[in-house]
Amino acid sequence: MGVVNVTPDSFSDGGLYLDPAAAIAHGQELAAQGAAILDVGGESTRPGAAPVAADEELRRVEPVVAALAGVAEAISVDTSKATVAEAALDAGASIVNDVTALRGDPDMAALVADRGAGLVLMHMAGDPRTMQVNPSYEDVVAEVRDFLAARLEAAVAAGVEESRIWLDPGIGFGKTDRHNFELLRGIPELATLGRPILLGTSRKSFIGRADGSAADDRLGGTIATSILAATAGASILRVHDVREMSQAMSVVSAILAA
Ligand code: HH2
Repeated sequence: MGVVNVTPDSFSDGGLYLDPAAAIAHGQELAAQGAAILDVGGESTRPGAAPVAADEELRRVEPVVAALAGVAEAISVDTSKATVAEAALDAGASIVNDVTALRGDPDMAALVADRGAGLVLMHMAGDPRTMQVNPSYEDVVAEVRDFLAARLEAAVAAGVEESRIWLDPGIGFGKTDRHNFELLRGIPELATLGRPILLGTSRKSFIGRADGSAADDRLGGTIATSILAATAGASILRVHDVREMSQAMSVVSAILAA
């Protein structure tokens, strides 16, 4: 899954693709590099990010989704607002990536169910404004697994087909570095929920704190965490650097197939 951030303030590429033409060209490039899915977002969820009004988010995302539909196998829209998701689905997206796991907008579950869309349910403790203020868990893997099990059950109860749902532990969303490490090691336990696991470690700050790298220099750590996760059972890797990630996965796949 390649990241297309149509935002001025995303933590690693904010402002690079705010212009729709630049975002579209970037999405085309990521698809050519091997992204099966393009994840288009118009609101940063980095720690401390300010919320974006629905009409502004829609204005950013809709033309980019419309132009990229058909360029990759699928387009996902990274939003927790039902009006934005609906416009994106109308424009050709087929997956809703909701970092609030259907808790952000009471209309989201029915929309996804009615439209037969794919759905990513992600774990987040709190909201982006406050989530990094003293995150605490007794057993982060068990608590995230239980949360995802409950959100999966709620989504299915709301009419979303279980076969269309992917689960994501939400690396960096209300977690200390240690929590992130424990979740990365706990992927086999999350995979027992029986749904594909999506993982987003790309360029995140816990990598920089582990290896001393800046946000624009975290490719090594992104590949390390993603490969570790993939071999532990993660199925979808959400990354900014699709070319290098595809290369790494091709080599790993060749080894595992031997
Ligand atoms: N991470 C980010 C955004 N959306 N969605 C899922 N399902 N999983 C993630 O780990 C995830 C996500 C944050 O990364 P990015 O989009 O690059 O930054 P920003 O939120 O600042 O735009």
